Parts: sequence; structure tokens; C-alpha cells
Amino acid sequence: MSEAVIPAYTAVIAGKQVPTTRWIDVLDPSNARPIARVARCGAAEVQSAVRSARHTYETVWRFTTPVERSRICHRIADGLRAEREELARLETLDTGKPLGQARADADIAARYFDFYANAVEALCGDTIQQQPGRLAFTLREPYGVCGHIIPWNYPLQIAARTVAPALAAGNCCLLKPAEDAPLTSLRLADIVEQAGLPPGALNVVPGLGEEAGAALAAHPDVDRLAFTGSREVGEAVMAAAARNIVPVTLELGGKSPHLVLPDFDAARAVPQIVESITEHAGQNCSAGSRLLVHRSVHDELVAALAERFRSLRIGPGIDDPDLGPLISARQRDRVLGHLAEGRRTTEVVVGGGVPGGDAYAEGFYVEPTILDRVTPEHRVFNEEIFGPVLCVSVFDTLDEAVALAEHTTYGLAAGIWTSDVTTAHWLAQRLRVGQVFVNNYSAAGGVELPFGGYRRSGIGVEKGLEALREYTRCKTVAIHAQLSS
Ligand code: TXE
Repeated sequence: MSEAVIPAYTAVIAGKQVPTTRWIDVLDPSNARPIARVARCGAAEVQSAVRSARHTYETVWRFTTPVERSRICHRIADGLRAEREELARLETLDTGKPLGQARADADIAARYFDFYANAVEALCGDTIQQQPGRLAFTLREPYGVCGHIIPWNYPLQIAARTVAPALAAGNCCLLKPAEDAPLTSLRLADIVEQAGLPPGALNVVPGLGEEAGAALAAHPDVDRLAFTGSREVGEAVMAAAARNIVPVTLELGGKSPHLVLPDFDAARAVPQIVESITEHAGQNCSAGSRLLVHRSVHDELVAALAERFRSLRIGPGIDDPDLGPLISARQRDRVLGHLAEGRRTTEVVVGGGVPGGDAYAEGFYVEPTILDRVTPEHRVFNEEIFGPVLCVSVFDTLDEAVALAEHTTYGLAAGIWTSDVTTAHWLAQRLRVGQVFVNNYSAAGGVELPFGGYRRSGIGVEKGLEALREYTRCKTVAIHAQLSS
């Protein structure tokens, strides 16, 4: 029997597809079958992509006006919207996520390009009052060539989140998608070309992390790096950036808590707590993966959550269930390792393993799970599981709640559920996290909301106006402005 022909995607450098003989198979996580193959690029392709980005920057892109860049970014947004259904389908097949979530990702990706298209026209430096006869001001200049290494959980959204502000600010980019989900990044290369972005302004180089990724992070002609992924690789990328003395944005995940206080009608928090840990099967850096609940509302809240968890539909993303599979056998096994430990040391309220039935046999599925009586001594309390697993702990006092929240080394997000405005403000200031949500948990929502981690969750800020500034550097100009010196 002949094998079905699957599409092949190559690197896109200087606007051209680059022939290759080395390939990586891309699997559909719902059945582990290959759906495409992508080029396995290495140092040579990274070198030529950096050269192409540098050339375009020096000869074209740095001489464009903000208005010109804005028009192109708006056209990219239009292109993303025009391809919405195809991008969503591709993202679903590649990542396993439910189709509705992939559609939302495509919409958000378009929003990033529109947002930075608008924002760049308002970007300006400062004038500085220094002394009579001296005029001083700052210029916001692009860095030049930016390297972007992105993960597999929200490939299209994160590609747009990191590349849109960089391009709008006047940089040229090299995007390295994750080997597990590279397809929409490669489609983005077509869309930007059709939108009129000059060849070489966005180069997409797929490949393995330790090959293409490491070569990009270490390249001496890259002026700025942005990385989203694991803490271990983040450290390596930062070390490489240090050797070249270039800035790096790191977004490294979290162990974000919900704090549910006794004054709040806990039932009202249920839908968003469930969504925050089951969206894309919990493979979300800002997943609300811990529930810290006051003892007086614990039983009622956990019972309501368990009921919801039991009703969740699991299946292939293309059928738009509530939860799809995890990205890979490796991630599933990692999550199952945590669940094995959870079964030994905590109380399993619902889930705890692999869903039964033939429909789930081939894919990388894990049951949505609630682990109760979890304490800081447990590994599942501290480590990012990156699956649909909610860990529940109780507290009696606000100080205890804060101590539990801060016990992990992460500091990405927190959800606070309270009716007391003073408590809400106090906690929002007190918690060492990059984002606080009070009586909601919109961690991924809103392209205009700055997003970054405290502590080991990362450094630097993505999204919002902050990110546009981060993709520019500040140059000071001081002019002697007196006729007689
Ligand atoms: O991430 P990696 P993995 C966390 C989550 C997950 C764990 C492992 O806890 O369980 O990380 O996931 C590239 N030099 N997050 O192993 O390896 C790689 O090719 C340069 C949180 O998949 O960090 C991919 O493009 N690059 C997270 C990217 O790094 C390298 C999202 C991320 O992969 C490299 C994903 C190297 N030496 C995982 N090695 C979040 N913050 O949202 C790999 N890469």
C-alpha cells in the first residue's frame, strides 16, 4: 500500500522557499499520524536567514516610515483574517487544540498586527529639559535583527505577539517555531509576503531546538532575542544572549493560583476556574493551575468544579470538543508522571489518568483532573504540570493564602475572587506576579494588556504598548543650541 502524500514545508528565507534534504515529521496529536513534514534547519540556514534579515534591515526596512510599516501590518492582519478558517484548521491539526480555540487564536493574531500598526504611528521619544542653550531628546530606534524562538502551545498567537511589535517598530525578524507545531508560522510567511512585507523582513526557519534554536540564540549578528518556552531552555538562551551582550525577553511559564476568599459567591468563579486550566488541555503558560480556597467554601467549590470537570467533552480538536489531546507523547508522559505522583500523595477528586475507550487509544489524551489536599510538600504543588490538572489547597487566613501563592518560584499570574475592595487592592499589590485578575481570569485575553512574568516566570514584557517600546532602543541626542559659544 502506498503511503499518503503529506505536504512538505521548507524554511522561508529572503522570501524564498529553501530546498532541503533533512526533514522532521509533524504529527496530529489526536492520532499520532504524520500530517506534514518540515525542514530540519540548522546553523547554515540560520546563518543565511540572519544575513537576509540584516540585508533587508540595512537596505530597506530601516528607511521606512511608521506609516508605511503600519499599512503593511494592517494588510498582514487582513491576510490573517482572510485565511482564518484555514489557519484554524491547520493549528488544530498541528497542536490538537479545539477548533473554536484555534479560530480565536487566528483572530487574536490579526489583532496583534492591527494593534501594533496603530500604535507605531504614536510612538515617540521624549524631550528633556536640561539647561538653557541645550536641546536634548530621545529617539526610539529599532534594534535591527531580532530572533524569536516560540513554543508549540499557541504558535500562531505567540508568533504574532512577538513578531508584530518587532516589525512595526522597524526590526527585521527571524522566527524559529517549535518542532512540534511549526505549520502556522510557515503559513504566516506566505501571508506577510502577500501583504507586501519586503523579502527578508520575516524569515521563518523551522528545526530542532538544539540545532536551529541554539544557533539562533548564539548568533553574534542578532541584536535582540525573545524566547517563550521552558525555564531550562530559557536559561540557555539567556546565557547565549549574555555572551553577545544582547537583550532577551523570556516568558517561561508558571504555576498561577486562584485565591478564593470566603466573602465571594464561589459558584460564580466556577466557569472561569475550569476554563483557565482546561483551555488547550492546560498547556497554557498562564493556566490557573492551583486553587487556593478558604476552608469554609472548599467543599462546595470543589464539588461544583468536579461536576463541571466530569461533563467536559474530550476528543480530536477538529470536532471542537472542550479538551483535545496534549501535544506529544513526551508531554503526555510528563503529565502522567505528575499524575502518578498525585495519586500517591494527594486525593484524586476526578480524573487522574488516561481516558478509557478506543477513541483515545492512539492520541495523546489525558483526563481533566482535580487533585485535592495538595500542600507545598508535594511536587505537583510546585512544578508546572502543563496539562489539565488543577491542584487544590486550603487556607484559613489571608497571610496563609499569600504564603501558599508565593511558595513556588514562579510569578506569572494570579486570580483573586473577593467582594472586598480593600482585600482586592491589597492582594493585587502584595503578590509578586506579572498579572493580577480580580473576579475574572482573562490571562490570555486582550492584546493591549502588558504581559510578563515576575521571578522565575521570566523577564521583559510582551503585549500592549510596553512591547512596542521593548522592540526599540533609546538613543539620546543633546544639541548645543546657542549662537555664541
Ligand atoms: O519546551 P522547550 P518543551 C514548559 C512546560 C512544558 C516544558 C517543556 O512546562 O512542559 O516547558 O516543553 C526551542 N536553544 N513550556 O520541551 O524545549 C524549541 O525548539 C534554543 C512553557 O517543548 O523550551 C521550541 O521552539 N531553543 C511554555 C522552544 O524552544 C531551543 C511553552 C520551546 O521548547 C533549545 C512551552 C535550545 N537549546 C513549554 N531547545 C510557555 N511559557 O508558554 C529547545 N528550544
